[in-house]
Amino acid sequence: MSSLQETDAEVFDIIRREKMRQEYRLELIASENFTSTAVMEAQGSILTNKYAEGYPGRRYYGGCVNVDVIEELARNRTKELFEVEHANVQPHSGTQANMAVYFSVLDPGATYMGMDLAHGGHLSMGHPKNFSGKIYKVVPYSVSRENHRIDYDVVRDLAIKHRPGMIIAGASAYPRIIDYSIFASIAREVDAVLMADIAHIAGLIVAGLHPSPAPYADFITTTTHKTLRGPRGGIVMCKQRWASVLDSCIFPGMQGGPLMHVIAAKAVALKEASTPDFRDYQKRVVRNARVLAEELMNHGFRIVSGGTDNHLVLVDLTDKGVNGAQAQEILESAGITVNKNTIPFDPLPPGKASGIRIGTPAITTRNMGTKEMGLIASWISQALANGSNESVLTKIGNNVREMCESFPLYLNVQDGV
Ligand code: DSN
Repeated sequence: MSSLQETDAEVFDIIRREKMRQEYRLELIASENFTSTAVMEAQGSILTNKYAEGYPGRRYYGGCVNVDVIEELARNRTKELFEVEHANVQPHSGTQANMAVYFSVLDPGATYMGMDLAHGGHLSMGHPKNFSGKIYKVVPYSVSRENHRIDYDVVRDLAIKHRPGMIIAGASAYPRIIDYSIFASIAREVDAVLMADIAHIAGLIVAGLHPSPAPYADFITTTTHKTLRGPRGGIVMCKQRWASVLDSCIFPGMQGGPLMHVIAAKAVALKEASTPDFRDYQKRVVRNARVLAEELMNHGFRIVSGGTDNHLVLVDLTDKGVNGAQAQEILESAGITVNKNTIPFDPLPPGKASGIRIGTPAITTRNMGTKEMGLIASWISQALANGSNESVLTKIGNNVREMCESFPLYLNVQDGV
């Protein structure tokens, strides 16, 4: 019996149920992934016991001899992998990584530009209830009505008009390539700092499947748990001239003790991301997304921007008789997990939304390929056309389970882990 099971059978059982959910359902949330057991082992390690406020060699506690080495390793691996001058691996999340940059660059009340939330931006890029929209003035830029791609001329015009202190290039629901060189030339023109939020596409960048912002951006933020396939957390990278201001904005500016067990797991994930296997995995992620988009279009779905260049597909449901929230629920009943998502120029509020966002990172980790993408597209189509037909949804759920059984995930991992 595991010690967790012995100490707290209730929590043990919930984790076991979640393990079965992950094992036997199709995980299509574009921002999720399945980490390796090595990452989980580091994250679940005794490093959780150690306080280490400060940075390697400059801690406020004794006994940091080993965690100093871990953090240095994680920083160096980040610098090598992303070819950046400085890295801070302490942010607890992507939003805190972004906050650290805002605090480094902007005074309260200052103006920055970020992608409109309704067009693919993120909560931390100016939502009125988030710190990013409360403390600062946000000038959102949107995608073009014609092709749903960033209109760089509009970005330039807005930048010239509003003279922001910072411009953010990044998104959480944008299926196309982002051109950092154009963002950099706009930022230069108005003397703004350029920040790239690569949370969704970090793995693709490492694999050379999306251009890197490293030559252009003053700051780069990322999460470590999406395409990068590490533990849940954040990282900020920057040019050397920003290093000390960034570090002091994170500690003591906005965080206390770093999560050393998570930093160890980040180091492990970064090592994994430097391998040829990881590059091959990212190629399959992108190929699967492209095929899934094509197959969905063959089933009559309209895909925002007409396809995808990356790991995600944004499906427009406006002519399907269901909104995004309803589609999410129907698919959930059929064993398929997605999230409702606004589409550009959406007439519905985010709680309902007119679309769903679908990603291939997690299902590709369990080795599903183009054949499975065809089946998944047909199940999504059948489920949404039969949203109130329980027997159809149950049948699809059984098919999903059968497919998942052919691509085992964590069945060999001890329960409770
Ligand atoms: N919540 C994440 C996503 O789903 O894109 C972004 O942080």
